[in-house]
Amino acid sequence: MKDVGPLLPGVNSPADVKRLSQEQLKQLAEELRSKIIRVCSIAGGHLASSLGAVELTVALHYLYDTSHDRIVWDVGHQTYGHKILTGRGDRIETIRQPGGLAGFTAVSESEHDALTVGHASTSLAAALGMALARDARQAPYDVVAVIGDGALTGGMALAALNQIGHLKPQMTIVLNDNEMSISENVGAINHYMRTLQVQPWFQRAEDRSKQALTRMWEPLGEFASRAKKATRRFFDPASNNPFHAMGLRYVGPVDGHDVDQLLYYLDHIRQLDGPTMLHIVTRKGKGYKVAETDPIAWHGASSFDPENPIAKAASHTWSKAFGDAAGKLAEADDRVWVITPAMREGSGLVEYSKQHADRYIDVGIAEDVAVTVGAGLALRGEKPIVAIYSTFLQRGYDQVIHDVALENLDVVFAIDRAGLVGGDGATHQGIFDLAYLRTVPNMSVAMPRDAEQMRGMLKAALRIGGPKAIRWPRGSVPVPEDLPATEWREVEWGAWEVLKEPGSRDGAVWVVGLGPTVAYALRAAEGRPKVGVVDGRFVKPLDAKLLLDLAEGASAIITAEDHTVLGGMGSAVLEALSEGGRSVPVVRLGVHDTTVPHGDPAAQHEELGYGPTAIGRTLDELGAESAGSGRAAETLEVTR
Ligand code: HTL
Repeated sequence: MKDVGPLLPGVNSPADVKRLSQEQLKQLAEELRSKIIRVCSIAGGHLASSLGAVELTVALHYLYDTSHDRIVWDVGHQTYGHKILTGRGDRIETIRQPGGLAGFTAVSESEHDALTVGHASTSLAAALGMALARDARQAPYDVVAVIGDGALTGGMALAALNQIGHLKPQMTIVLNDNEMSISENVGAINHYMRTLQVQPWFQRAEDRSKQALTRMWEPLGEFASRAKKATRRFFDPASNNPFHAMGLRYVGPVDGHDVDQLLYYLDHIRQLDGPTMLHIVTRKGKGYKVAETDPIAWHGASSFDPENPIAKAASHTWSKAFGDAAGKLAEADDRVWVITPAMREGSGLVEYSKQHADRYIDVGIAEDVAVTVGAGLALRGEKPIVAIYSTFLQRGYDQVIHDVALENLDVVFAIDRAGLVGGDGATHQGIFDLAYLRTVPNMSVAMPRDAEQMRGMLKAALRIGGPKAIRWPRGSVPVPEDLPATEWREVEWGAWEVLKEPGSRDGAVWVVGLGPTVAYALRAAEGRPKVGVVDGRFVKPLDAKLLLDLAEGASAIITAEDHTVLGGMGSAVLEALSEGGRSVPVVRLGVHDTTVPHGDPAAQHEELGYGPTAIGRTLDELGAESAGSGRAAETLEVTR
């Protein structure tokens, strides 16, 4: 496949884009498209969203200068073209790879990135803040927010619009509407936007906008007065347009793959006072047939052969095991529901959503709503499971405490992507949930080490009731036997499990693992008679009785978790030992109060000190060597 055309090698900055003619911009967009396809084919990435945004990217960089103007991309996953045009073309092949470019925009990566981002719906509030700062200092820069129709379903985006329409700073909001979130977009505003494209006035407006284009680049004064009328007449058509009603000027819908139209509207909108929303219609995956046909499969692509592209679907994942389990639980009990905030595919719920459509809800990118819908269902006797990623549950924390926990409601939180997540990096790491959930009254927190335990925990959680969080990592897991939920064995709630007994409990070193670190601990303990291994699968309630028994006579305890050590399982162990009056050296392995960038999780576990080799090293240091004698525990720094 041809990837580098005649223009792209000479374009290394927005200044280079500005030197091109309008015709060349169209070619540049096509060249960007080829480059993005090739880059994603090597190691995967957010292909479809980036392809859909290339014309917009080119138009924005032609008009604005991002060394001072601020373009705030929502989520930041559609910015491969932006990165290439802002001096990162030579490193774009490293995107999402260890040590490479981030998969989203990051302030620390480039002066051209306005915001460090990865979670959705933040662009409008951030852009509002920037516009207010600009106006307070009378600084001469423009602010543009680019938000997808999916991200617009988030409460944060809607609340920010409410403020923007109230304060009315000069800014452009590009609503990039491709009708898709990761899966089909949902919600009433989404329905409204679909009606915009079929109303007769839209056809008329499109014709008129084409006529207007023939008079492009007319003197600005003329345009401004005509634009006001035009905007009122054609582009603010319905008095019930919700954006208009919120105090924004609304222009559109406009073809977001037509560079001429984009330049025309963007350039003129920036001369108008106050906030204007330019609604552009794009196609996710545009220009790459397979991605256009199946934008869901090509949203986050794995590596592929560009000549014979086949989207790889991961099988035997934790997510799939959960989806299957949820289906079986819903079969066994018609009060079981599953709620997802826009993550049907990622949470393994495609089958469930078909088989139990009446007890499946996608609330959009609105984690807070997902949690409180769960609370409402529970208050009326239903059994909701909120299926959510660890990182995104951060968005629903108040709702967990205020709406679910205070009244001890029967809501199960099925938390996916707990731990380090790989290519998505710092914004998506699931390393805080133990800490933020453990502190919530009535809440339980558990982590299975295999899919059978996951089933047993889900079943027990639904039967026992109350707020129960069960977390699992990203990645693969062996499939358990295909049995109906009635035949699953429940996991005893709150009970840890000793998986390896030391030769003698007297003087033993115990390693307490959690989820993936259980297998690491077992590997590290092989051939070490002094070492015992425990699955610390309940972080709350913690198995204090067993812990205190093991601590009696132990020479040290190591805790290993794929989570921050601040407030995590190791902290819970220290608290329980202290409360039980046991004094034993504890070494906490995990993430030590730092952000973790994108990378290969297994390698990062080792680098951060809780992979199998790293646990082995700590055991050596504690004198629990497989042969010979080591240093005494007292000589070690015990609370790393
Ligand atoms: N919830 C939150 C708060 N943030 C993110 N990023 C997600 C979930 C997961 N997510 C994405 S991209 C995406 C979601 C839901 C769809 C965004 O749809 P939009 O853009 O219409 O805004 P499009 O993909 O180009 O259609 C990522 O984590 C990358």
